[in-house]
Amino acid sequence: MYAQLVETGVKHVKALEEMSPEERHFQEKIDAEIKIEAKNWMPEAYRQTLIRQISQHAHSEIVGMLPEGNWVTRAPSLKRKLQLMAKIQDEAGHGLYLYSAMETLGADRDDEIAKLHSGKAKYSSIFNYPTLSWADMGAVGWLVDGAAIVNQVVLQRTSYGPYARAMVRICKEESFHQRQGYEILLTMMRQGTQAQRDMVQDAINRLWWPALMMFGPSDEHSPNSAQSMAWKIKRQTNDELRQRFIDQTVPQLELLGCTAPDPHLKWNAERGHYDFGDIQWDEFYEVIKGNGPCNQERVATRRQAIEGGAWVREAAVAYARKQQNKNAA
Ligand code: BYC
Repeated sequence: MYAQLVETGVKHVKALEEMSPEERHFQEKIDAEIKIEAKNWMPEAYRQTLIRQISQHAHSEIVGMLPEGNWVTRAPSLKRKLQLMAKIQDEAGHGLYLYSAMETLGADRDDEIAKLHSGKAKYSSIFNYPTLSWADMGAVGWLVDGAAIVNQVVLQRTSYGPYARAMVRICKEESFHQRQGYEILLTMMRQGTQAQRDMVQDAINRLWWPALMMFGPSDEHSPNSAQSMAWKIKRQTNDELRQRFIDQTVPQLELLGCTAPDPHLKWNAERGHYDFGDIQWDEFYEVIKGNGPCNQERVATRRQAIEGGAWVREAAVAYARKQQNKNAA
């Protein structure tokens, strides 16, 4: 598959005969499915690709808490509030595992977070859309965590050991999130009023296309895929994962009794997959450039949280120092 991508003019991937002996040995390990660990030799570009991807992934988990945090005070019952708070805490945990995995590559957490706050580092486009009703909490769990799982299940087999291991736990928690989101929507559709059913359809109409964009640009426009597939950082391409997500999500959509905002969505028996309409890539690129509906608000909230919490970190460091001195005395 990645050979096909190379032909379409994306980033050049070295053939074995172009590689130095170290690079060749490295590629042979990758091809033999031997995990790369933090202390192993690795090409600098492999390290940088992982730092880029893992830091963006960690930022996505942390920024991903914000659209949901918006609904904690307005959850419709105590049970829903507790579930939502537990989910948000899980996302914080995912961010922390991922920052730790990133640090094993020699990256500095504060530096990478500073890049997020200055608008230099990306995070998932999906979190730049607003969450307007309680049904959005269901739709985020079902569609956004659902898309995240499809992408992350394959990352459990990524070639870098610390990233692969972080993914195992993250996937378990994400599948729980997906089911709780779907259950919110099912309850609204089966036991709710017409107004609540309308809210569910409206949430799906707004989040359907942004969820499909989470998988990134189509393969022929994905500059990083070819090299990441060759290094087995990515195990399946953006388009393959997007198709898998659609195929598994449409039956769930039908069970809900809802529709997708895509007149071209149709089962294709010959391909054994659903066909779907064109994604608005202009919108995607605008959002990842920082011009989505909520980009500025999201980054400002994160910056404020770090600045507002500085005194807590300073106090913790001062306390640790005091304890150290006491123990030394
Ligand atoms: N949003 O060459 P490509 C979650 C960027 S779920 C923003 O295909 P790559 C959560 C891409 O970074 C979400 N930017 O790149 C769920 C690249 O830009 P740079 C997090 C995007 O890396 C529920 C450029 O476009 N999941 O956290 O090979 C609740 C070209 O793309 C997006 C992950 O991060 C996007 N959607 O493939 C709470 C999974 N798509 O860096 C939280 C790990 C592409 O060259 N990441 N870009 O300037 C991946 O699997 C891959 O990085 C991607 C992109 C498939 C996302």
